[in-house]
Amino acid sequence: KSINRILLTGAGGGLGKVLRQHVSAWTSHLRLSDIADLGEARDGEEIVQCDLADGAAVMKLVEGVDVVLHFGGISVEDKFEPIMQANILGMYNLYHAVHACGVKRVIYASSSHVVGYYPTTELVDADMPLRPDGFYGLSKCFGEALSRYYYDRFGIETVCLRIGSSFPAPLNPRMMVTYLSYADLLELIRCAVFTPRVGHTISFGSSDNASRWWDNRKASHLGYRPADSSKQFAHQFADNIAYPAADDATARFQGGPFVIAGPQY
Ligand code: 15L
Repeated sequence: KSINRILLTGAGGGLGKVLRQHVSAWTSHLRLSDIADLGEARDGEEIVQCDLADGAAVMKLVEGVDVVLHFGGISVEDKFEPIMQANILGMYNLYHAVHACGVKRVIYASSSHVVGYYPTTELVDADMPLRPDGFYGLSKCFGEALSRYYYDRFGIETVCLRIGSSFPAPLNPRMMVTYLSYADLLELIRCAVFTPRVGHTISFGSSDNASRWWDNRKASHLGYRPADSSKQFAHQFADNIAYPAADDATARFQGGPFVIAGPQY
């Protein structure tokens, strides 16, 4: 267990629950936080219920931590106000605390929705201009830029993971392209945590799927090699894909349903 203390935020979320099972193998003290109740602490765990929008609480949460896996916040499109609290103010509170407490590295759950308005015909890499597909994607753009600033100014390292669709299996044809298996997600995070120098790195997160929208060569120093592929699920979609209408935005843009989502319009 080479890292003394890891903090996992959003430990009650979809991916947080998966990480909780595995990250304890890397650290002697796993601190878990969520706005929701996380139940009983297991061996080697410490539980802190915390609202990321509460700066004083976040400062306490981060104290004594070596590495943060930041998976907390809102993970889908929503009204601006809650996204602002959890994802924008929450991100500021986290890095303010990370700096004050001397944390060395953050692994940030960004999202492919920072580039969701690229057409599905384009191959996107980490240096191309951001094209968010909603307030959620915009909040992830803020997180990527904020972490860049904290690296440039204070040398705090961050790996921003532009996670595709990390579920047990793809749920629709789009996710055949964006699918990231849980095993590959864990391997990507392991690479992000243990690569000796990462500076500020942006990595896309997908498995070794047959179709791809993302060129991840700018993150090759992480050494991430996906072992899984959405290919094994191809039979679930092959027969029932309706040909998308030419004006179907959810088929034209990488963000899929996110480009028309949102209670705000
Ligand atoms: C995301 O960023 C969401 O957090 C997740 O729930 C999925 O919807 C995913 O993107 C996706 O694009 O499939």
